[in-house]
Amino acid sequence: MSLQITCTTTTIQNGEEMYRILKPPRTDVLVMTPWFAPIVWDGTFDIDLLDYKFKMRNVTIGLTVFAVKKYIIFLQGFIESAENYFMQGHQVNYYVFTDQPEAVPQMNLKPGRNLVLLVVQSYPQWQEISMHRMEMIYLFIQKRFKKEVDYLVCVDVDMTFSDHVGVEILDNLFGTLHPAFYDTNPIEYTYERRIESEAYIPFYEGDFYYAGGFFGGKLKEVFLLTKRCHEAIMKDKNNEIEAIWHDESHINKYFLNHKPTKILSPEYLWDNDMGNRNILRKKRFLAVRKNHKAIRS
Ligand code: UD2
Repeated sequence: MSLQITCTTTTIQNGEEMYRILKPPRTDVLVMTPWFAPIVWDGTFDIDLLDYKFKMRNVTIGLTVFAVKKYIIFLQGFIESAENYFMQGHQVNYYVFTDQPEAVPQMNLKPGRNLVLLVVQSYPQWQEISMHRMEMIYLFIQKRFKKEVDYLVCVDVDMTFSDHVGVEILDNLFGTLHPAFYDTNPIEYTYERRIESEAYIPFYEGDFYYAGGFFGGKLKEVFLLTKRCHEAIMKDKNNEIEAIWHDESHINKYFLNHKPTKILSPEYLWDNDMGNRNILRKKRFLAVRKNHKAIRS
């Protein structure tokens, strides 16, 4: 692969583009947190440069997804969309956790991409299924993933990739801004506010409200996050309390104390029921409309 990625330095030195450093690509949105973690928006990164950098390292990316009980119906559309948009040109392992492996359809994958079926138990309540993802992810990191992939990306299944999602998202530990709260006064964040829960965050604390459905990073960091969240969920269970938004509440607590090193903008998790926004130049990962009651029953 030839190295055609030197434009940043040359353009800064030549002609009128020399003032480029004084012209940030985005001024309409926050692109850096106060702890110097980039917030990824369209226009803030050069994908050719990043692809080159990650290809040089020959990275493999694991994508975990759970399709338990009726959520199996989302799997095919999810994987097909990932084949079109997720980590194009890189090595990808799809880790599909399901209680019904026989119901997973045959899918043709591009070269360098594998699908691994992992059987998990089901739980009566949808909230338990959602929360037990933490346990399964940390156990399988130890057992398998750490030998097979460099980064892990953990997402919901009732979603489809609808535009490029590539190596720009990768870092030690990343979270995603929840589409319902990125422009909300922090006082309105739906953190767990009961002090009895391990997920408790007092008013006037917390940076952002992160979505439960898209996080990841290097294996060690995802291991620490998922293990800690699982332990907190179990502690709550012993104390007969369940955090308001389940695993999402615990992720928010974790990110308060362990700041993500990169944050994905709502381009990476959007719901078309929320309409359009001028700041959203791309909608890369979209919620599939679902009848909550029917699908969870
Ligand atoms: C939000 C979060 C989700 C989780 C949840 C906790 C987003 C986009 N989603 O989604 O990650 O934190 O809140 O309240 O930020 N699942 C099954 N079978 C089931 C039930 C759930 O496989 O019967 C899995 C499936 O992968 C699903 C995920 O658990 O996508 C989360 O469940 P959900 O999508 O119904 O939760 P939701 O939409 O409230």
